[in-house]
Amino acid sequence: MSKHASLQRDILILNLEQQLENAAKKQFGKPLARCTDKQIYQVLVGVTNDLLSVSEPCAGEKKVYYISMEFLIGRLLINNLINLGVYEKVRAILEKHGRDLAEIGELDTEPSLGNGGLGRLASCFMDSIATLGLAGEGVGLAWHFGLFKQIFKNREQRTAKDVWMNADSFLRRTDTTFDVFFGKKKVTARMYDMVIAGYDSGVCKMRLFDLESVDESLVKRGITFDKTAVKKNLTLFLYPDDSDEAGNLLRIYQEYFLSSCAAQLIMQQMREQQYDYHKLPEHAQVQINDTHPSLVIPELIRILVEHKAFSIDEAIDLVSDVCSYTNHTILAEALETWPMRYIKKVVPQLVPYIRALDERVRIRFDNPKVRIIDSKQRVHMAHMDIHYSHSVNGVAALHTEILKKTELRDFYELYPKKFNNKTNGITFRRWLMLCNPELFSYLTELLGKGFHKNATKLKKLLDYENDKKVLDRLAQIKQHNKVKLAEYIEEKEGVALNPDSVFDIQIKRMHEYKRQQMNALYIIHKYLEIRRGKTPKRPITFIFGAKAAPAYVIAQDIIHLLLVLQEIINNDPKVNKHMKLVMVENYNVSYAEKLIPACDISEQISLASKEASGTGNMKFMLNGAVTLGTEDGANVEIHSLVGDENIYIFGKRADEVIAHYKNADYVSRDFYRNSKVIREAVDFITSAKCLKAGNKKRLTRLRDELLNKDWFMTLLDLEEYIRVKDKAFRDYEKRTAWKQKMLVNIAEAGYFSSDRTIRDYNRDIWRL
Ligand code: 26Q
Repeated sequence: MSKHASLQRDILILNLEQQLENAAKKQFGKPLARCTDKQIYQVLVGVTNDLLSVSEPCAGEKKVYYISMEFLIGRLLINNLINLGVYEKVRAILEKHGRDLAEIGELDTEPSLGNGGLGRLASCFMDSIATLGLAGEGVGLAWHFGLFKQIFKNREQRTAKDVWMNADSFLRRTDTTFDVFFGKKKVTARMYDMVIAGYDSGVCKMRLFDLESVDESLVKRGITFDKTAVKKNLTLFLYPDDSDEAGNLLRIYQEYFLSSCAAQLIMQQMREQQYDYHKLPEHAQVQINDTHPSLVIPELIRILVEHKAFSIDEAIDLVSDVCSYTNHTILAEALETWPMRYIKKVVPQLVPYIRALDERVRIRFDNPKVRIIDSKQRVHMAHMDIHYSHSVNGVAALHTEILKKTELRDFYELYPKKFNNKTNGITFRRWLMLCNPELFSYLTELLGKGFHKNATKLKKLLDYENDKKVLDRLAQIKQHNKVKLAEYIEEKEGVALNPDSVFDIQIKRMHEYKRQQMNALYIIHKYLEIRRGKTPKRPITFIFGAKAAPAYVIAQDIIHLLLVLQEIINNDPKVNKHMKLVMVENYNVSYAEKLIPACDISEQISLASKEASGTGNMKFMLNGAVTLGTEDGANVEIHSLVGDENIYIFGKRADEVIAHYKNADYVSRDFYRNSKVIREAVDFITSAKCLKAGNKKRLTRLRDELLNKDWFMTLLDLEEYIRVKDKAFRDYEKRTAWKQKMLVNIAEAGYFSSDRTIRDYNRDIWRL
């Protein structure tokens, strides 16, 4: 930030109380003391916006553009106040008037701009880019109704539009517009800015593009709308149902719209700075967040050739030095390949460029598996990214190794130097300071402020491993957070929880590979044990939160099973003293901020090799939960940091799982036949009890799936999962040892700061 800007900011902060009073007077014609909470909220948004506007993002000769379909940004007001360094001051001012800043923060609506890990990662990166003072911008779309809002009815997931854009949102309309052409069809894109405050200093801008001609009234019942009315619908919903051709075409429209806006933004900034286009890579670095924005590659090439008179070979070389690609998944169904026919229909102007890129690959390499356009005329987005980027990265050590050895092996052999790992990270501002202020201030009291900017200094906590006072205080903070969560859940979900029980939490998108169904089978097992009189030492609370893609039937079925189990267990007087289950509605970032600090056992139980990294695992660890997990994604790195004593690992390893797929020798029914425990749990899904509370079609389909397919090998790991989970519950009773596990997890979490991740991206890829 410039000296001038920072001085302006300091002056504003110095007179903060006066600023707030003036704003209240101006907006509502009365002093702060007489404003309602909602009015105070609006005053705070205004003053925060003023503070943000005097801060200019870091200018630099070279800038990174982080292009992403999603930014799962979370509520902004409190986060901005913390990062701007005025939280305490504002809290004290409001306290004088008998108001609670935390309560006012609850009035903030969460922007609905993302769906899961990839989007949340992008937002943590914005925070770190701002904090580290790097020149960078996020580029995305301004989704009107975001993903969807989840509602439970008749123990099933229903979907509604998530209306979040209101007058108080931090979106700022700009005067920048771009024309985007789909063949001859023209639409106009308008840029909106969302300014993200870094901790203690800089800011980072997100550029969110919207369709000028968008028409919200197109949405009829729930989240249904005319998918062919592209001029009206393009920025309505993130990931609309793509089970038909219109849905697929709409995805490509959205992807090109994003890519074209990003390319035009980069070219506009090059022009404004009067930079030489031949030096594009010295001024612009593009990080492609999974394949969704991949069309930016042919689009940039097209612009250089058609508007800047470059030869195609020159343009290709330049763009390859600009772009880098991050892979977030090895699931085949998530790897985007589009029929050439669709691309031709949506963006015919890119077809010759994609063909030119493919031709060069064909000339250089014989291997048909590395082609961009395959024999069935399908375009492989990831292949285009790998050939025409200067860096390809995975998001955790194991994931990157799997990419190199299996999924992308042919490419690794061609370009060994391009491949690199960047283990994911999380911002400690949101995932410690904001969500767990008690723990944050205790750690500060104990360790000093060093870890605020250098997370690895959390390691100093290890000095207190045998200090009873410290261990007790950590446990006390956990207990406090559990009480708070129980109150919140009682109010929101109408389920009363016992804060003295163990809190076991699994929160993430609903997906078979993440194996919420395995957790459900454990819960059934426990339920049956308790019914038979085998009660646990301490009651257990199982908490879930997850949205399922509307077209993903089995994921809906798993949600249904969990809601049915919730009904049965919580209403069974013989059982509910010993265990409870709650699936919270509409799990989102704001909910995560309440759940994570209250967790004892963090469920990270994906089938090994399938979870690229996971980032929830890191958030739980930082907040003193102990991981129960497979050797998958970043769990592997957590394991090696905390050691065997401080994590619960189970299940087949990635290489064994990969061998099962290769040999096609996993037969779930054999596991069912050979184990009474498994049989009993699986059969309960369609027992009279479940059928009474649930939908026969869904429950039967789910049980059949487990018996006849079980693609993600739930039954393979179930028995070991039960054994290890039971051990974790027993160990929880050795209270001192458990508190030590909490302490070690917190102490070792520093490595997972997204500041570290961003420094690594910058050092190895962007070189800003
Ligand atoms: C693909 C084709 C068509 C429609 C949608 C998609 C699609 C949409 C979203 C494919 C993938 C996603 C999202 C992926 C995602 O969130 N991946 C997660 O990324 C995190 C950050 O790296 C990792 O920690 C998680 O392990 C990974 O699952």
